[in-house]
Order: sequence, then structure tokens, then C-alpha cells
Amino acid sequence: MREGQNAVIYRADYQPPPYWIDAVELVFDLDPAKTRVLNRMKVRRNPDLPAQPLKLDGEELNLARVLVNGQGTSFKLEGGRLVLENLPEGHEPFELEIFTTCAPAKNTQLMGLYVSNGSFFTQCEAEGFRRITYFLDRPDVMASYTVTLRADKRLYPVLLSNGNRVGAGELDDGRHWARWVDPHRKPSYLFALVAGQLVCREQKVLSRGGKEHLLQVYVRAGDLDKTEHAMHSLMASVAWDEARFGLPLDLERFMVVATSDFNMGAMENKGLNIFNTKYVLASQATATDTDFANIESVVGHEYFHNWTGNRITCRDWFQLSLKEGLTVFRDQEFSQDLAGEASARAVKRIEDVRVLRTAQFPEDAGPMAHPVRPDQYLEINNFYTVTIYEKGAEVVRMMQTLVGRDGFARGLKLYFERHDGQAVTCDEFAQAIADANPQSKLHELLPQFKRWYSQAGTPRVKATSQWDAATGTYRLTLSQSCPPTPGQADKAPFVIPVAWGLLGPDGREVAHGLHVLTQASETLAVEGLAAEPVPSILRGFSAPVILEFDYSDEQLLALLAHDTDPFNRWEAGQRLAVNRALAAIRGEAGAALHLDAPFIEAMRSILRHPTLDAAFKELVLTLPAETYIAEQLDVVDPQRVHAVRESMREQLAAALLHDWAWAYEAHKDCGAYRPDPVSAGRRALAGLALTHLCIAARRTHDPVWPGKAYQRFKDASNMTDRFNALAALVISGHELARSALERFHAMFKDEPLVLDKWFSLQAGAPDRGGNILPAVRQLMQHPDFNIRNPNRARSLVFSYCSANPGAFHRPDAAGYVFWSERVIELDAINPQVAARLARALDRWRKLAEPQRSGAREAIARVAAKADLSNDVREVVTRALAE
Ligand code: B3K
Ligand code: ZN
Repeated sequence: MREGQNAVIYRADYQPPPYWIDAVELVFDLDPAKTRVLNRMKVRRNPDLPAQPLKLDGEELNLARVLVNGQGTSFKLEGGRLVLENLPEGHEPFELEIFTTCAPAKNTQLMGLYVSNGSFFTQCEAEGFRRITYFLDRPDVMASYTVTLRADKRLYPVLLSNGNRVGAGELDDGRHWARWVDPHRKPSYLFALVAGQLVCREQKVLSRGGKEHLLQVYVRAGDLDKTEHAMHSLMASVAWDEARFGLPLDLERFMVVATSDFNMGAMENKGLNIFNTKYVLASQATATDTDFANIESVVGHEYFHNWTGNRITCRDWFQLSLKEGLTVFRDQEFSQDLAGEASARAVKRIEDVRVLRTAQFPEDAGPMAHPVRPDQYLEINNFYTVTIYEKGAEVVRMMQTLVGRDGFARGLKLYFERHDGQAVTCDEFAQAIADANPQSKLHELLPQFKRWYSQAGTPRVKATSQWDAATGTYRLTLSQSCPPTPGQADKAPFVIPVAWGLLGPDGREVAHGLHVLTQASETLAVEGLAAEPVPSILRGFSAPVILEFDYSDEQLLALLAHDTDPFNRWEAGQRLAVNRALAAIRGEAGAALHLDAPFIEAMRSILRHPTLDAAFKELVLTLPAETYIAEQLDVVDPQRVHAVRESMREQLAAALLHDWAWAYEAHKDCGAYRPDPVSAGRRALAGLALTHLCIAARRTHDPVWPGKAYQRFKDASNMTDRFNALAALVISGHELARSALERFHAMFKDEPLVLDKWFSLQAGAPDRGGNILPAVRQLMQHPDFNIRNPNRARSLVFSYCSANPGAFHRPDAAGYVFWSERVIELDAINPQVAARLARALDRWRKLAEPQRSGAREAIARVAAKADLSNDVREVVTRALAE
């Protein structure tokens, strides 16, 4: 077996640790080839458990010495673990000293201690600390850390770890040292160190109590001018958590460090967050509005972990959503609060729901479906999923809906009063929110509500209506069900908060309310109505469910025109579009799709609407994603879905030609660049308009709009406009795209994050006669491509395999062959990234033939490979399981 291969872990098997580690002193002699780590721990037996050997986790370590209270001792190595049997009797603490070495330069997994661009970084969550030293590497073991770093001063002038720097000095032979003490106890997954040639932007801030804190953002020397937005986001985060939840910064110094080699977005290490450069660096010339918004939300997310995750952490990794679902909810609320106005808040809500429905719903319906609190895993890294994060956030949001905004803040306060400094479970969180609101529905229904934590799958709510004209009574019957998921055949009813409203014939709202659905089927009735209303159900997407209601086109058009709930207003437009797409897909292959006038006119009136925000218009006018359309089908031919959506887009382009032209001209100039929601919305709408104008020009061979797009591409003063113009040319397949792409590369050849966009745009472009795969294969040979860098791998390989279904799902299976080659190639380098890629074929069972057989064969080919990582093995085994 490959080192670290293990068996399935079950939540039900949880046992408290047999030993506690109260304090750790680490001394690092940093060297890329061979770093020496001296680890001195204060250990004591857990008095609540019978005496047993101490088994410390370790991975890819070279062990040199083990001392107990300064004396040599006997030890064994068992499956990577260091086992100590002859430890002092009794419950007195003892000192355990372990000396190991590791090889950061050879660490391509980017877990533990590794080198990126000549600097040292760490990533310990979930189980990376064991790649640095032997330890009880589990989140319920919390210790005080003192860390001494020693390194060559010229190569590594900056030496950072968690907490406060308490000393520093010179050593002989050109080396220097720094010592850091973290004032807070923490689990090992929150440990971090950084050493390298870095510079920082600094900012002092005052908390409400008048305490001063130092904020720092560290980057490579040339990047300092791209840190303003990250710092600004950090300052806003500090202020927001204190204002909204009364949670102040509990550190003298809070550091953010950026690295270009990182497996995910960022990491909330106590006081020393480590970030993917993608979520730190931004300038108007290199980052889009979306990048700016993502930076704000990721900086917020990691900062909010300082309380939800770090002050109160997880008892075990099955509780991951305790910190992730809650912290995503917090970062979503943060971005909404910063967006300000109701309509900008709604735009953010729609964007969040779009992610949930295009990524989490498919996960919940596929082979990797798991509850928000899973019961088992083979590799925990595979469970950093949209279910744990985004569905977990929806579960927290439903709690807030059930107890109210103030009630939720009270609940969070009680949660900290009860559990600050502890490692707890999701049960304890839900209990605190409920107990702080004893009169609430949440309190009354808590055991049933918690099924959201234990049952996987997306519930369906089927609504039917009944109108009694004689009494003016409107009845809505809501029935819930949830399909089986792997290992869970039968589901009990959920608690589903359904926000609703009724619109009268003139479009005005005649009633609204919140119905908390708890039974399999319930009916709500509204009396005293003058005419049959149009129901607006699941307003604001009040629960993560699929709502089925047999809306007529007239009803949807009424909602699109009048609903006071912006979410459902947008949703009505999406339903109109999805219905048309499905009708075309289910119709005769090749049957011409003709978009009807009422739909076109409805889209036109939104686009031309005098008061709606540009950002909202852009969302309404964007057709539902191919993956979202595919989810509505039992059998999917992704190329057909793609062709139908393309055809709809072409018709929208042609039918609204003058409106798009107006929209472009009216929104293209936003004055001096600011990434605020209003001007970002204007740029987004101008970009969408330009794409449609270029698409329309393809049929008419009219050179005007492609020419304007090219001009815009050359002259744009910010990356959003420049990239949108480039994308318009690439998406419409215009011949100017080639030279624009070349120019773009030449302009930004020294900007890795912009080159990622360049790769990703080409790999994600619409397929024309099978041209994308050869282009992707060719781009793999490009001197700027490097599969070891996760951002670059994602920009090319993932953009093709996971984000371009029309090009990937080729009938000749060549896309799948490419996928299997890359999964295997990446697994030898970085199993975490490989396993993410492996999930591109999660939904293979839904595919039509010949894709279905081709995909199964490709997965089987990967599964047959000896020596796969746990990560990839778990994904492909589950994909093939009956
Ligand atoms: N907690 C980290 C994720 C760690 C992933 C480990 N495979 C980032 C975050 O959610 O904030
Ligand atoms: Zn997180």
C-alpha cells in the first residue's frame, strides 16, 4: 500500500484522545532539501480513559530521535504511526521530544511544509501537520504553541508563524532566527509557518473597545500594489464581525500571506492566514469585478473563521460543516451587508443560489452524495465539498429564518458563552441557536430540523393549488419527498421553511407569509381573495429544495414582471428559459428551436426596464447553465444541451439586436474604475450585450460589432472590460479572436493570474466541430503550462473537463481518455487536486450512449490503476459502485 493508505473512518467510532498535548515547542531549521524539526511536547494521559499506548500520526517523515523526559525510550513504527508503549505511569505530565527531518522541496502535494517560488509555506488542514512532525493530528487536541524558525537570512528574510513575535536575532553562517508564541490554544490543523522574501502592506486598526491591532498582507516584492483591495476587505471584515455579531479581533497581529501554489482558496490558520494569490492580488488592470468580489468574500470567510472554527473548533472531521457551513453563511451575509441596497443583496443571493443549484444539487444526486454531517469517509480531503460548505450554509440560513435575525445573533452569542475554547459538534451549535430562542419553531422542531445534518439528497417540494371562487379561498398543498442516496434508502420529512406570497391580477401582492412545512404533505389556505392569485413560492430560496409547481407561461410572465421578491422574479425568467430548453431537447434531434414572442418580449422588457439594476438584468438575461438544464433531465446528451442553449442564445442575440446595442452603449462607460456592485453590474451587462452582439454578427457576417469588441479589447482601462471583449470574440468564434488572444498573452505574460484566465477562456470556449480538445492538448505543451501549479492545472484541465460539457462529452470518448490521463498524471503529483478532477465524471450514469459507456470505461481504467491515492480511489470507487 502507498503510505498513508487507510480504511474507511466512521463517525460512530469517535473516541476521545487517550492523551492530551498541552504545549508544543517547535524548532525549525529550514532547508528546502532537508528541514530539521525538533518537537518538544508536554503530554499527559487522558484521565477519563484506561491506560493505552500513545500512537502519534506521521507521514513521510525521517525519524532521528525520541526522548521521554530527556531519556531515550523504546518505540515502534506502525503504518506510519509512531507507537510509544513504555510511558511514565500515572497522570503527571511528561515531556516528549521528537526529532525528525522532512524534504519540503520534494513536497508536490502541497500538504505539510512545502516550497513555492523559493519560499516556505505550510498547509495543515485537514491532516497535514503529521507531514511536519509526529503528533496527535486531530482537531480535538488543542495545545499552546511556541515556534522558533531558523533560516538563511538572505534567502528567507521574513520568518512568520502564528501569534506574536517574541524574539529574533542573528546566528552565525548567515542564518537568523525568530520566535513566535501563539496566545491561543489551537488544534494542529491551524498551525502555520511562512519563510521567504516577502514584503507587506500594513494597517493599524482600532477595535470598539479602543484596542489597537496590526493587520498585514504579505506578498512577493512586485505585488505590493495589488494588495489594497485585500487589505480593505480585511478591515471591513474586522469591523463587520464586531458590529453584527459582537466578535472582536482577539489578536495583536493578524497576517495574510499569498502564495501562487495552493490547493484551494485560502486557509484560516490562527493569526496567519495563507491565501492563494488568486484571492489576494487585484488591480484594475489585472483583476475582474468577479475577482474583486471573490477576494472580499474569501478574505471575509477566513477572517470569520477566527471565531467560527478557531475559537470554537470541530470535535472531529465529520463536524466540518460546523465551521464551514456557518462561516460560508457569515461570509455571504457579510457580502450582502456590504452590498447595501436590497437589490444588490438580492443579486448576491441569486449568485449564491446559482452555485448551490449548479454544483451542490448534482453532488447530492450523484455517487458522492453525503449528508452535511457525513457518517463515513475514506479521505477527509474529499469532503471539503459544496454540500459541507454551501448546503451547510443553507442549513444555517434556515435556522436564521426560523429564529429571526436578532434571534440568530443571540444564538451565536450563547454558542460562544457555552463553547469558547472547545472542540464541539454540529449538535451543540444547533442546540445553542435553539436554546437562545425558546419560543421559536426551531426550538419546537429541533430533532426533526437536524435531519438536514443527517439525511443526504435534495428534497423535492411539489406544490399544487386549488382556487375556490365561491369563497375566495386559495389553497396551496405542499408535499415533500427526498430521493434515495448511497447508503440511505428512506428519508423522513424535513423541516422546510417556505416563504411565499400571492400576486393579484394587477400584479400587486395580496398576501405573504412563511409556512414551515414539517409533514409529508400540508395545505395552507388564504381566504378573502377577490380573484385567483399567482403564487410566488420559496421566496428568497428559503430552503435548499427543488420546487415543483406547474406554472403556466402566463403565471411566470406575471411573476417576472411584478414579483416583489427579486429572487423569484429572476427565478420566473429561469423557469421560462428552462421550459423552452427542455421542450427543445426532448423534441426531435435537430428540430429547430423557435423562441416564442412572449418570451422574447419579456426578456426585452427586463433589458429595457427603466428602474431595475443592471446587475439584476444581467442575471435575468443570462440563460440557465448547461449543467443546470442537464440536471432536469433523466438522460443527458451534453452536446444536445449545449446546441440547444447556443441556439437560444443566438435567437436572443438576433431578436434583441437593437436592445443589446442600446444596453451596450448605455452601460459601457462607468467612469473611474471602482469594483462596487453598481458599476460592476453595469460592466457585466455591457459585457453580456457585447457577447450577444458578436454572436448575432456571426450569422450576418457584419464586421461592425466584432470590430468594436476588438477595439474595446485594446483600449479598455480595466480587466473586466478587456476580458469581456476578448471573451465576446472567443465565444462568438470570430476570426479576430486569434490575434486578440495573442495580444492578450503578450500583454500579460508576466502575470500568472491573468495567464490562468487566458488558458481557461480557451479551454472553456464553445466547441466547433470538436476543436477544443486538440486546442487543450496543444496548450498543455505551451511553455507557460505547468500541471504542478494547481491554479494552472485548474485553468486548463478543469476548465475543459469540468466546465465545458459540450466540448468534453465527445461521442468518440476522446475527452474521457484525456481526463483519465490527467487524473493519473496528477495523482502522482497532488492527490487532492487529482481527486477534484476525478469528480468531473460523477454524473456518468445519466449520460446518453455512447458517452455513458465511454465514461464508464475511462473511470474503470483509472480505478484499475495500482497504487492510487486514497483520494482518487474513493472517488472512482464510489462512481462505479452499483
Ligand atoms: N478551511 C480551509 C480548507 C482546507 C481544505 C483542506 N483540504 C479553507 C476554508 O474553508 O476556509
Ligand atoms: Zn472555511
